[in-house]
Amino acid sequence: MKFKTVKTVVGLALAVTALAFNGAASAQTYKPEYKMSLVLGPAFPWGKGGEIWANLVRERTQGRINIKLYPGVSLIQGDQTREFSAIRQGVIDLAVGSTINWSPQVKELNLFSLPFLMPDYAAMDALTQGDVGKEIFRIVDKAGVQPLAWGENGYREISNSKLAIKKPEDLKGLKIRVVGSPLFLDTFTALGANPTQMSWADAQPALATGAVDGQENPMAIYTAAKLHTVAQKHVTMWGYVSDPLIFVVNKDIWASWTEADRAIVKQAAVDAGKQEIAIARKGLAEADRPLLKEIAAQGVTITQLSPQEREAFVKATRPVYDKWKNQIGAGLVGSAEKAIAARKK
Ligand code: X2X
Repeated sequence: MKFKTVKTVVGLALAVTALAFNGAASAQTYKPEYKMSLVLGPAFPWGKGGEIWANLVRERTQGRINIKLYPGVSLIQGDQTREFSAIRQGVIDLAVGSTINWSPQVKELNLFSLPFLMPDYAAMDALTQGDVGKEIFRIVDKAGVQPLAWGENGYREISNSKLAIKKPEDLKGLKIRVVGSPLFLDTFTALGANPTQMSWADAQPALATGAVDGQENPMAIYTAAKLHTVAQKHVTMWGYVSDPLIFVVNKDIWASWTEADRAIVKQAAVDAGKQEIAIARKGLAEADRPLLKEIAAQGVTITQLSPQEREAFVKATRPVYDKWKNQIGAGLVGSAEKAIAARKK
């Protein structure tokens, strides 16, 4: 009888020690704060998506995972094309990043920058929500970063300070700021423009001083960044490229979390991604595109292309498409073309 009690007490003590030890171990592996990199802050759909993700994670983990936002890619001094390497290396713990900025490190991500590959939102969804999206996630994973969910920056429309662009010849000699990804240099060179690579941080002063004439970005960015105030008075809706965003985590950080917390972070990314896509499309996905009316009301000329006019741009950039199809991988691009052809409109 007495012996049995002692055994129970010893057993209990062991259990308590084990519990305390486990608690200490997890407290050690979790950081008090995790750093999330973003090009744009919560005034833009992109940054809003990051904020929603961080808030959902904080709530659903009862504060175990606490994420701070670093917009302006400030963890890498604004050098957005270095972001993917910085996530892999652990300078950045989490990110919501554009496929354009990561394409110098992961060549397959150039897929979405192929000129005139995706004619509409349904085409974009057919890729990101289908097998092509899964394949891209496998590639990102293999490149050393944990992908979790898709978001969207959006269809990139061209703006400039000089004239209403209706045909490729109108771009002749125009100095256009592009992101530091070689495919964009090829596309704008093929159109007869004078492309110049610079970060988003440098683009805005360059537009303001007239060092460059134009740029291309989604209309949600055009509005939030007030590009009409930096002489961007002409917009052409050509929808030549759309960049998705990918919600990711550094692999060591990912491995340091419990399985339950990983599931929470992933589900939160999926939920935030869905909300972010809806925000990014607001005013543009509706038939009458109310966002364009708002922009036009600020004295901006918005040019819509007829199917024939658009076709001239498609034709002019076709050699670039063919060249990059091979560089990206003809198999992957072929699957994307098939998925788009079979999309539900
Ligand atoms: O630099 C850009 O144009 C931006 C903000 O759209 C990206 O980061 C891809």
